[in-house]
Amino acid sequence: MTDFVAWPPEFAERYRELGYWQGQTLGDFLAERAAEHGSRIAVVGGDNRWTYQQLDERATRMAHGLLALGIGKGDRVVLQLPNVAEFFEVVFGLFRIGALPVFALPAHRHSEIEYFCRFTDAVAYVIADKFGGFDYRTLAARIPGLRHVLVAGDPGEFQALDSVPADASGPLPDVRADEVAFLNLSGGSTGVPKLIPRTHDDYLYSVRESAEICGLTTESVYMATLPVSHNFTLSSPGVLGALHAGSRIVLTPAPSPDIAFPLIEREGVTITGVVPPIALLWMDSPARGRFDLSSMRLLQVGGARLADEAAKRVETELGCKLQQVFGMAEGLVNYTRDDDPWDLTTTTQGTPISPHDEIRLVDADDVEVAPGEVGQLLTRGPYTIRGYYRADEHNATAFTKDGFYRTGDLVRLLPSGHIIVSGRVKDQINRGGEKVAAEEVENHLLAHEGVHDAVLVGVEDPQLGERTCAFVIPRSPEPSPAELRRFLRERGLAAFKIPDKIELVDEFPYTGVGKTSRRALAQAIKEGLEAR
Ligand code: AMP
Ligand code: DBH
Repeated sequence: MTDFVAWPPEFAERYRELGYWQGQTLGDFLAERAAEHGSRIAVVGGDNRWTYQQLDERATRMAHGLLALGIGKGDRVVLQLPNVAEFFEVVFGLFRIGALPVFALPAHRHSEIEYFCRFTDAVAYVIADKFGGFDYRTLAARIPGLRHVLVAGDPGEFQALDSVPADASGPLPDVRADEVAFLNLSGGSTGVPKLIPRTHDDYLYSVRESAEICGLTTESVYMATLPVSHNFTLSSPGVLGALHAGSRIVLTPAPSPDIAFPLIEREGVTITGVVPPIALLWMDSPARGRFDLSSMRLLQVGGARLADEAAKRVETELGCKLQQVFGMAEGLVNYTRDDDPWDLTTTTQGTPISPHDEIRLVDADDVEVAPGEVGQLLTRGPYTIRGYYRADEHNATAFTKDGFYRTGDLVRLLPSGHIIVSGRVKDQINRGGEKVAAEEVENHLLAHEGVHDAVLVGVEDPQLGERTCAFVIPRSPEPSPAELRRFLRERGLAAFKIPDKIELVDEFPYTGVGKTSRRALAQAIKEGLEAR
């Protein structure tokens, strides 16, 4: 089994010659930023206000502390921190010793975390004590095989983050920029989530370019509104882009207007990135009138398709410019630009970061579609992975022979090069930016003894774009939808993956079209529902 699939040497050489891959590690990146912006505030989170210098020192201390605990180069560490300042000292501490953070989301529960820990042979798990009404220590107690559980806050039976040894002597391991820096998560479309290995070189290239495209400067205040470990919030331009530019990062524990708006006012936030449902929530919120949001320059919206009608409301209702962002943790990120005309900003998902992002639009037979036609988006480039972590079999189909990533997105290209996302071919439901792999949820449902068969489909929803509906053929004794929902929660599935609706049926509706595959079946059900 291959852990990491590298770029072919001729591509790596080209990206270096172009100056895209600069040979800098993320650990050195922070040190360089701290040397330049030392006394500026880098991170504001809760009661913490750390300067670049303080963050740099904390990261170094953490690096030595982690080493002293026996965590070393190449080790995997599952990280599940909410938007707290400690995220940064741990992540950069890990980068500095060449250990790989595995970026879990706060919403993940036992099913996902146990899998990440097992699949990556993680040596440690880093959590906050409690967040959003959930005690992560109860989750940690159920994960076997971990050498360390480190807790930001009250450690309970585990070890407090701030108790890791503070001795900062001795050398740190040698970390190379072409090595993998961390493992990101993919929404995925199969039974288990996929892990995405990103190198220091490739990630920093996308971060520097993103900071430039989004106009970040030392005057910018970037608010992390979505979870900070999400690829959008990390790198598009995200918190890393903010650090690159010497900007200030503000962490909001929740995106709701009652929490985010006062922070925008207090900290003078100039830019943030949200998913479409949050953009709608903010525009529709009566709280908008009660807070001064006039510092906001740019609202980035991505993660799921923003309806054109909603896009057109952003500027007038929130008093800032809109930027659409179409990205993926696997790599390719597209942005609408500051000088794009209004109609392109409000109806397209932008253009790729790099002139060396290669884009192909193909039909089901991998044949290039005619210009202007909708096709499946394939991409290859200086920051798009060539393979998932430990996934030889899946990689054989998720990538073409010549290394293009099959995004599973259906898109159209305008003559200007702007991309319009019009659908997808992957077995995934995009629930307002939260990706749900149909097969993963179906497998959990099938584990219930009262379930004969199950299919998860996405149905249109005005707020979320789409929500999930499970069609279940029961066997006796027949479980109720409430019982099935409880069953999924008890199996430790993240809340956003629990079906919004569960319908018990005798047979799958609308199977007339000859079900050649589960996906054909799901598609038939969906079309039947839409026709109804
Ligand atoms: P992931 O691979 O889990 O990081 O999710 C990336 C996927 O999110 C993309 O392949 C798209 O399907 C979807 N996505 C992200 N941004 C947008 C957007 N602006 N419009 C439509 N879909 C998006
Ligand atoms: O949805 C995504 O994964 C996403 C959206 C916007 C992303 O990874 C990104 C920007 O970098």
